Amino acid sequence: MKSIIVIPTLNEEGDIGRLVKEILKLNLGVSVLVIDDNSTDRTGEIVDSLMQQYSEVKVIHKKERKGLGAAYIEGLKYVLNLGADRIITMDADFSHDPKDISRLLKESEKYDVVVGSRYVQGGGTVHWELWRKLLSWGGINIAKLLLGLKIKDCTSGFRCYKRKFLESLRLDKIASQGYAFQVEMLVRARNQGFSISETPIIFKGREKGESKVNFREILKFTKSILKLAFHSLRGDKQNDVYYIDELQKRNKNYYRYIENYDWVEVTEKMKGLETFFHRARLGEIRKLIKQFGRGQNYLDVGCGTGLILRHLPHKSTGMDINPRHIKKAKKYASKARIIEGDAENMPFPDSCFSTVICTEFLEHQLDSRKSLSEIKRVLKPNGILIGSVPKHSLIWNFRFLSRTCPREEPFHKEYEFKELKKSLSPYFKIIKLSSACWGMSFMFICKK
Ligand SMILES: Nc1nc2c(ncn2[C@@H]2O[C@H](COP(=O)(O)OP(=O)(O)O)[C@@H](O)[C@H]2O)c(=O)[nH]1
Ligand SMILES: [Mg+2]
Repeated sequence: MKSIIVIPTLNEEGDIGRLVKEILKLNLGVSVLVIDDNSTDRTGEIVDSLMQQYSEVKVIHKKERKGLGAAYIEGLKYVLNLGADRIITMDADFSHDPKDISRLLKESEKYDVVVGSRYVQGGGTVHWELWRKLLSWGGINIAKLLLGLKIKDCTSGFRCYKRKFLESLRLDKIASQGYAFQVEMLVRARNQGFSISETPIIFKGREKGESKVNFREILKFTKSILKLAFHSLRGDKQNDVYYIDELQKRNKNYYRYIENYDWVEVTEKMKGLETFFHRARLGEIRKLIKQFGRGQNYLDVGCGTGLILRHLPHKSTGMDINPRHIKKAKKYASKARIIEGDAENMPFPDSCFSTVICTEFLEHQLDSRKSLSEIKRVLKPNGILIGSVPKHSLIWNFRFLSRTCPREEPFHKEYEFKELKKSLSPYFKIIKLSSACWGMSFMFICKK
């Protein structure tokens, strides 16, 4: 296993030499990469001489100063190319104790991202001025509030990343160039379902040199966080990941192992704004089923906890990928046959259902083609598909106002009219496609 420590520097002549030597003295078998942003003091010379002295030390001299995030991105790409399996990042000013490195490495055996945390039990700060403490508190809480991050120290720069996480990112797409880089990395890790843990550290305020946190950096941080919050509201999570297959897998795993939502409960009890939406949607769909549903042999694909299934004819079948939903559906729709299964590969023979219901399902799929062709396969000739998806609408931007709606979904699409038509028409004849629920949904009726 190859571990590399990445240290960004900007005018750190007082500390960097001693820090690198202390790290190497620990004999952890790690290498060190320093990314210097064209420091105006002697940092550049010092790190060059370290590189000549120690084969484990590498240096990048950046010509143009673009900030901390940009330096990290260049450094992380570089160490991935060197074949690093574990990547530790830390500050150059001894705020992070090299003795903690081995603990971060150990912890990273279990987690994809390990954060050295000042704000979990056992962690803390020493020699830090009150204004820095307040600033740190403010920054962290703004980020947590706007982005729904649960990590207590989301701006900490002392971390260990596993290769597979960094590899899955499009590092060039990281928008935050300054200190918000740290926050953005955690948002991406969380969005993609990587595991994150915090381990306590004692952070020491710097003794030498000057902090690079200034008014400009604070503004830059705030701007970046607002931008991230805007993107996460819009659900722009699909841009995070490089490999579509990987995201597809994570997406499926999210619905199979993580999602825990009860549509029946949300619709029956007043849970907040989405109760209105779910009630309206259920009403619309029931009307359509009454009008267009055919035969007695219904299949509800992605039946969830059984919101619609329990209103279908008794012989109906419900299928979902999530075993927790299945359990609840068996209670709510006790007369139905309920099966755990994947819509991309359904456990049913050809042409066995007269009507398929597919509500709030297609939008969770990066590529709906496989599921649609499976639905077509299991439908009888002339069978009917009744479904709904979210419609692209400004109202969805206010999803964050709801306390209970799922937030961690890796992927969630809002459809445009043309897009939905284009998705459905290769498989079905579209009988009706219309906007419903205050313009938040499309409802569609199709025929095989
Ligand atoms: N390469 C590079 N390093 C930076 C930049 N800004 C800060 N750093 C480094 O990032 C680390 C954290 O910065 P520091 O000033 O100690 O922040 P503070 O501890 O929050 O006051 C230190 O190692 C800095 O030298 C930058 O623009 N480019
Ligand atoms: Mg510092």
